[in-house]
Amino acid sequence: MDNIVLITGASSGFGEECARVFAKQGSYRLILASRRLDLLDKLASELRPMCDVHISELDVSSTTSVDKFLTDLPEKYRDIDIFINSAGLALGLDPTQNSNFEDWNVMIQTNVMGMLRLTHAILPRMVERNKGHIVSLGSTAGNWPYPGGNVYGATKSFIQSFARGLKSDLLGTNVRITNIDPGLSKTNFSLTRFKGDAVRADSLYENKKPLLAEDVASIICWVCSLPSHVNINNIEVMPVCQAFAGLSVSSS
Ligand code: 8X3
Repeated sequence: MDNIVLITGASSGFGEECARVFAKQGSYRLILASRRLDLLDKLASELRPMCDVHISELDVSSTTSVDKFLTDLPEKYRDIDIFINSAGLALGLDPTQNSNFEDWNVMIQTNVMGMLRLTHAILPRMVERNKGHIVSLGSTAGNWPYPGGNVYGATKSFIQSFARGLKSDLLGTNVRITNIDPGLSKTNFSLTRFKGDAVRADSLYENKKPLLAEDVASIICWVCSLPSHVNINNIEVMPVCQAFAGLSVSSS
């Protein structure tokens, strides 16, 4: 029986490319979920020649939406084997003292509470079946603070820390947990962060060779394809053109 993979945030970025990479393996059934049903519909038409695909509207920042998504899951997609938590976003790059509080709320509701809502719903059945794998998307921003990263970085630190907590709790079961921390990646991440300002978003990638969504998706697919006794705890991945910033000192 093909493994069932749930991908949230599947209409763009890492989630969309994960859908493509997993579909190509020919041994998975996919549940693709995101707020954009029209984009999922298009993606599903592309992938259905390769594998079974169920699509569903899902806003991970809403408990009502998560509940409806789970209730509406068709019988043959209920035993989720792999959960890839790709839904997440950054909003704004202003210093904390100038930040928009509602942006913080959206990031926390999506990045933190979204992961928790779905994990709380899905994990008990994985443990019951003694089979499963949760892949969370952290970020280098959770490891290496940068100006304006404040709440976004903190949500990603939460994800990393929660993944390690899960690993502790899952000892004695065959359920796996992996956190992936990508660095600079060319997706619609910056366009969302800068609220549609394409010039500002594109300037981040100018004359650089960032990671592509497919680079990260291949890593996720590899992690999930390892023998069932192997658990990759964490992977931090950057493009060659990226490194750590030094400590900063102000003259004032
Ligand atoms: C994305 C990495 O450095 O753009 O999570 O925040 S960064």
